[in-house]
Amino acid sequence: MKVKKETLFPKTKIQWLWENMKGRRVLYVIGMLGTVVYNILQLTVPYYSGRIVDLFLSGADAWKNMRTNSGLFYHLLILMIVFTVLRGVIVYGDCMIYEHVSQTVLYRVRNFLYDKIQRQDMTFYSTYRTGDLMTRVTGDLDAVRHMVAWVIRMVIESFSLFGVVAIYFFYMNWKMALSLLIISPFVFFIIYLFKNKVAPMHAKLREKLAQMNTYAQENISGNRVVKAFAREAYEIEKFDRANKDYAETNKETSMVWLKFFPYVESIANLMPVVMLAVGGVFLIRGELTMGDYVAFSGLIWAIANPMRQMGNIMNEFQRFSAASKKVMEIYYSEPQIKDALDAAAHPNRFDGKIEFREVSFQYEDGDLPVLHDISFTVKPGETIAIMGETGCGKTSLINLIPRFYEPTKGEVRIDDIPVQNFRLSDLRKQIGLATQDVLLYSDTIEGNIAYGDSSIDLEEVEKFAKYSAASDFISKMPEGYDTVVGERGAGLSGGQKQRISLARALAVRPSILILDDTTSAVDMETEKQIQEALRHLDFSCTKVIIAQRISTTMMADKILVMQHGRITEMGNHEELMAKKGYYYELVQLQTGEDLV
Ligand code: DGT
Ligand code: MG
Repeated sequence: MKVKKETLFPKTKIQWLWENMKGRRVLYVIGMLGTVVYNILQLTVPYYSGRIVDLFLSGADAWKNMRTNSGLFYHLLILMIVFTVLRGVIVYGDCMIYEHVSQTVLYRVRNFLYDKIQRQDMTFYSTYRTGDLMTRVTGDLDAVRHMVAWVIRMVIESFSLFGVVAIYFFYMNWKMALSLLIISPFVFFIIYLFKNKVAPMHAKLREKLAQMNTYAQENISGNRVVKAFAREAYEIEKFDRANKDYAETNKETSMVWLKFFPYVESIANLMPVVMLAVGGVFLIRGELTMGDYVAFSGLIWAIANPMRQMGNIMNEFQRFSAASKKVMEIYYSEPQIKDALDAAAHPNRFDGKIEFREVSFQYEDGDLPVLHDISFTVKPGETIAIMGETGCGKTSLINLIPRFYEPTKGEVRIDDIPVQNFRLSDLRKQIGLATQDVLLYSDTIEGNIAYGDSSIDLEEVEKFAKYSAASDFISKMPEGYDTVVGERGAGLSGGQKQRISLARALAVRPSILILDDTTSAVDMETEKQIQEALRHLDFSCTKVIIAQRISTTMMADKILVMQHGRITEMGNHEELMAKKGYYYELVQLQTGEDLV
């Protein structure tokens, strides 16, 4: 696999988040304002308690004030309670807003990503591993949600609390305020150093998580192989290593903060000391009232806590940054193979003419071309058989017809129109494909056969099963067409799966039917039956059949013999027999085998 290029996104991470808040932006701004408001309200308790202390408890006229103006005392007390309750209500509503908006963003982006992934081309799927993709739409995306729900709120909370209290401090006594705040820039400097250290750790952490999930996913879906080779212990150890690796990286990341934490904590802890020392002197000199002193010390946490919180916030910010990069990579990914802007609609059936014009092809991640100068034509309704040793490029060739890949040179045409000129959906709807490795869904047999066209009824499903010689074994199953097959078709034999996949390809009544070694696992007799049925379908279609057995190729209108990505022989059975080349030898070999 080649190293992926560093992707440049059209938007910054925050712009991207904002874009995905569409429809909830006003609400989110209200939420942010709410955070500022309830942090301002934090001031009310110390403010009122400061006034109560000055007027009714410690001032020179305290006793007199209490007797003559007890109304004001209760008034201040009630205001204090009212603001406290109001603050509680705002905090509650605010949390709801953040949660609501974050869930909306999560839902929207996840759907968008799923949609994106669905529309990707084959190259994408060979670049990204399933476990990695799963991590991006779950764990990584959740870190993005956390940013909306918590990190941004904490940033606003810390800054507004710090800002409001700083202003209030200056308003009360600028000298006192300055002595307390003069040390805060050091905290920002420490946080800056911390950010540079922790950012790469988070990128590493996301990779480790993806790695661990990939192991788990591959192992679970490939459990049959694991069991067959009795490699459970090996697999457990492999996962354990990945898990440990992830845990260790997590620990390392947390340790980074521990290196910086003592400095920030010391600065934060210095505040009450400064308060005592400087405040005490000011109090003695009469530059500070006792009420102001109470207000100052009652709010000192509001300066110290945001400082402490900064490390946490920066840590979360870097987590978001690393995770969102992974999410955005999929979000902004574009399939290379997509509808041409001027692709005309072609909703009707194809006549079925297929033409390859000097087609060469190389996989993007491959080192050498796998197809060289392939040229041939199949007339509508004809059957073409493709043969050749394993790895010679048969599957690669047929993959160019539904445009799973684009030729590096030359052109593939259907009904004299280059395949790029069709809309992908029009093109692929007209092609019935039974792939080499059969993948069935965990659904009923009926559901699997009708996958490409869910409008067909059971009667038709049965007809297609008959074409593909599958009806016999299906009807023998206890629940017939309602039998649910397991994931990837578990519970069926290789030949049974192949026949259901053939029925599925036929059920869309394609104009072009492509079978990639679809009858390799069925016995000779059944294969003959299938070939016979394919000749008498109740709709016209051009057939491209990759097969190794002479019994199949003999009946074809044209046979392509391929070697190392080139067509070495082309013609019908008689022509190729007369040529006495590779095909002739193969016939000798297979008929010889039959006789034994
Ligand atoms: P088969 O199915 O074993 O009879 O073999 P073919 O003839 O279907 O071979 P094919 O077309 O799958 O592979 C031709 C060559 O291309 C072979 O050297 C393997 C390579 N190849 C196949 N798929 C990929 C792919 O996704 N990426 C890269 N880089 N190479 C691939
Ligand atoms: Mg193949």
